[in-house]
Amino acid sequence: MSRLVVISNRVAVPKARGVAGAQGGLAGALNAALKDYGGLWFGWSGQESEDRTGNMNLQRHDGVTTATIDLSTRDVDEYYNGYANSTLWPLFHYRIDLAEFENETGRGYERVNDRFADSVMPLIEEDDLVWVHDYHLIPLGNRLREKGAKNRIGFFLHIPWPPTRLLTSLPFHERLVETLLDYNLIGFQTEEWLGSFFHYCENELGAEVDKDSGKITHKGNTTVARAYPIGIDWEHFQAQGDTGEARQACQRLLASTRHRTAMIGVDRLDYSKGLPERIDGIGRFFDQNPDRTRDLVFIQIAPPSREDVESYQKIRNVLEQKTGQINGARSEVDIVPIRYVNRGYSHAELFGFFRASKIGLVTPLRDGMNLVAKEYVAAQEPDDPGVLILSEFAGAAHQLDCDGKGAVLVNPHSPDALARAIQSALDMPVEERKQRYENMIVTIRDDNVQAWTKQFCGDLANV
Ligand code: ADQ
Repeated sequence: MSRLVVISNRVAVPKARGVAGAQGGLAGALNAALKDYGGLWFGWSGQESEDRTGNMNLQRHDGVTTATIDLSTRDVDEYYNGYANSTLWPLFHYRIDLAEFENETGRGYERVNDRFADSVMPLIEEDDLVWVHDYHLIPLGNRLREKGAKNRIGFFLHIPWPPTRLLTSLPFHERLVETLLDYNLIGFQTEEWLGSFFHYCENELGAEVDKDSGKITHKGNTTVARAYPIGIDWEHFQAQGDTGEARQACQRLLASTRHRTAMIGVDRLDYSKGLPERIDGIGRFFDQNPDRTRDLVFIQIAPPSREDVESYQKIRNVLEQKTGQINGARSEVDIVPIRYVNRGYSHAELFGFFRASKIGLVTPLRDGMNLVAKEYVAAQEPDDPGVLILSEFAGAAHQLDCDGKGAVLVNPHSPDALARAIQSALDMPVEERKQRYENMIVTIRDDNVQAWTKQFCGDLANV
């Protein structure tokens, strides 16, 4: 079997792996992927220095070598906070209103991709499979090819691919997308994002697209694009449920909510996750059912992320305000309807909180997949499971709707729709909850992160 070289913006180096909430979905998934294959994981250390040092930090742990480099303050500003998180992230999540289009940050993005290629190139061996991840590193495969890499190189996009009409608002969009075609295999989370990519290639690049095989031919070069829905690390997550930490977390939440139904949301603090809209929906539910503040409590866990980006500071203020308004209007001496917790927890604790919550609220405005939705269901008690309320705009909705008998799908923009979904979850009989759980759990268990890695790497070796 070829060695696997994974390249992503951030690397979960061993000593930071246990930090609760520090990893998003991507880092956790790649950790699991490399566990099976062994190999090398290259990326940014997360450290910045005034001038880049060029030093590489190598560590070996459990058969995986991590190799990290530092970035300069300017690199971080332009590449990470700038082009990746203030241009591509909002645009790819349909938030053109928040996207900034600055040529300077675009140049910084290309410069750092060049630098990644220079640094990782000497570490790549002839037979290695190279797997590049996410929107930070779209041009990396092209840069590796320019430096002579002959390896099979694949790319996986963890976030949505936007509709063509949105993407064309990005200056130099063709230049960016054409670099993607230098990969041998391009993976998306869902058929929907894949379809948007095909549409762009056909209509903007004039490429020839064979949708059945996924083959895209452009300027004499052929590549393949397919959907590979990512899953959770099922076994690891289940094992978390057996720990004392998970049981204690579950007991803690049950004890503090007593006769009230707990409803939970767990998200990075990000405008794509639909948090203010969710609070509006809960506010609407309490407006319509004022008596129910006595029997429903909402717990939102949201550790801050990307705090150097202005739109992320704003979302935090908006959320605090909205939560404060509802709590101010509806609290009693012994009752607070919304608990808003601004920190991360370990996966074991999250398992316990999910288990203690009879409703899971996962309502992003757009999301590539959303692993919290799958974790919530995976943590349920099979004989008395809770109900997952899921945004129809999360990639996970494609797998978890299970023909209308899985998650309760909702339009996250509509407070009335959210209020109705909460009502139906509260009223749902146990037999129906069990049926929905059983439908969802099959794909959550079987289409796990190991299956995802195997499928992608197998295809990459064979395309
Ligand atoms: P994210 O946007 O980070 O991932 P998600 O898929 O939900 O979103 O993954 C979040 C992960 O972080 C989950 O494993 C969750 O348990 C953990 N997490 C979230 N809040 C936490 C908290 N308060 N404390 C501790 N842990 C917390 C990106 C894309 C997604 C895609 C993933 C994987 O945006 O659409 O599903 O990558 O491809």
